[in-house]
Amino acid sequence: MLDKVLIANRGEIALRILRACKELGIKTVAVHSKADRELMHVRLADEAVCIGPASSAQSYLNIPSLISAAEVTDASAIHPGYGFLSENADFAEQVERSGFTFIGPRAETIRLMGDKVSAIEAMKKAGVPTVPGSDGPLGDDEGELLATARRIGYPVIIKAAAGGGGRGMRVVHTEAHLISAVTVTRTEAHSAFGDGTVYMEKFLEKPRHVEVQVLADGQGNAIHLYDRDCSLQRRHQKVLEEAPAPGLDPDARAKVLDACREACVEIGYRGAGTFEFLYEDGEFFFIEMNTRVQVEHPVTEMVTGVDIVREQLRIASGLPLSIRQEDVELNGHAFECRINAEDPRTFMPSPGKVTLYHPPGGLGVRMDSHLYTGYTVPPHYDSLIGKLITWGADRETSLTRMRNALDELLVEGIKTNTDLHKDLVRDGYFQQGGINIHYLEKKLAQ
Ligand code: MV4
Repeated sequence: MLDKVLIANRGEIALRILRACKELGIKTVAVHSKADRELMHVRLADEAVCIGPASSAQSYLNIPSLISAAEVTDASAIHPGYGFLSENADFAEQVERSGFTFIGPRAETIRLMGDKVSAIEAMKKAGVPTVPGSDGPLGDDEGELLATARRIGYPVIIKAAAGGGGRGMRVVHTEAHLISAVTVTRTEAHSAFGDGTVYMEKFLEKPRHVEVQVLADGQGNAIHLYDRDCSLQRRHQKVLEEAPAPGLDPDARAKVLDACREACVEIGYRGAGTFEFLYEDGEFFFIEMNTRVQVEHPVTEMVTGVDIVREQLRIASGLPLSIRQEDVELNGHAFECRINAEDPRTFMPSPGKVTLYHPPGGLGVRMDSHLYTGYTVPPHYDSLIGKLITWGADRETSLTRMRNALDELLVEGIKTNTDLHKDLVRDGYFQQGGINIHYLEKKLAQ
């Protein structure tokens, strides 16, 4: 087992990783910016190192600073969490070259998935269903572009290969707008990502966002941990997630879960990963793969009993997966509400001092948060202050627990989106299950 892990992140996920390390008897190093001295996991870690000023660019994104911190503390491995450097192939490479273990996939795999064109190509080859599209990067020939779009059928979407998560995309409804859309998306992609490569897909109008959690040990063993529905989002920020995804076509689902597991074996995947799909009219279409632990991983943990961060640490230690696919049993239903420090009307971040924090409790209630009464939420980072997760034997029980847990949650001194969640868990369409990716923004517009 790894001896000492440096946690290259902050907030609730840093605390989540610290807890998993402590359970496994792994020593911990917290790294923090000057604005983050008071973080809960910094107090709990065996050692703490200040890695730079408040700005992320000079601290949590500062590769030399992180590697120096690993050197001075004699850490054996670095866990990147999510966001920050978690999907930066150069970081993974430099960590490994400096003699540390990167807790995640090989740099080569991160690079493959970071380029959406190569990710889609790899998945298609491995038998994962993809969106009908250009099957590769778009060229400059206008006649060819028009022919490709005509073959796919309008509407189409132009996406940046280096984009993802909603950045660098443009929908085209008619032939008259195609060429300019390709040109503009290419130019934007070039300036935003330094890579003007773009590709084309059929634009799906009312899909759901369904994703599949996988774990692979890089020794030929891979499992899936079923699916999550993350359709409830605003401006590409997920708000409320659940596992399993409700009401999927059973045959299509069984096939896609198996295809994800197989694909992991085929590409020699290592670590935790997520296959993102659009799901429409009973069909799955792969769009992207995330090569990190995700914010919403707890809902999967609640319905499978598998500790995903623990598995990441075991895999990085060179151990094989601790469970076989046959041993993974889906049990009950889980929801996760992302609690943000934000203005409920404007959605602007609302940092400040927490004058009272009272987390909910009871059977089937889990609060993953670094908050405590007296903690000051700094203005420099994202506004996630906690994740409220509930489990129940069925969807209705889990949702009832969420309603009650939200009523118990007290966060005073700062503004939060708790009232939005209280509204969502009482929304008739949400209660039915299966709303599409546009539902929340349409609801908020009313
Ligand atoms: C799409 C799509 C419709 N058709 N691709 C947005 C985020 C990025 N991961 C991919 N995205 C989309 N790709 C095709 N071919 C619609 C979206 C999309 C979306 C996807 C998932 C969750 C929320 C979304 C909100 C708007 C658009």
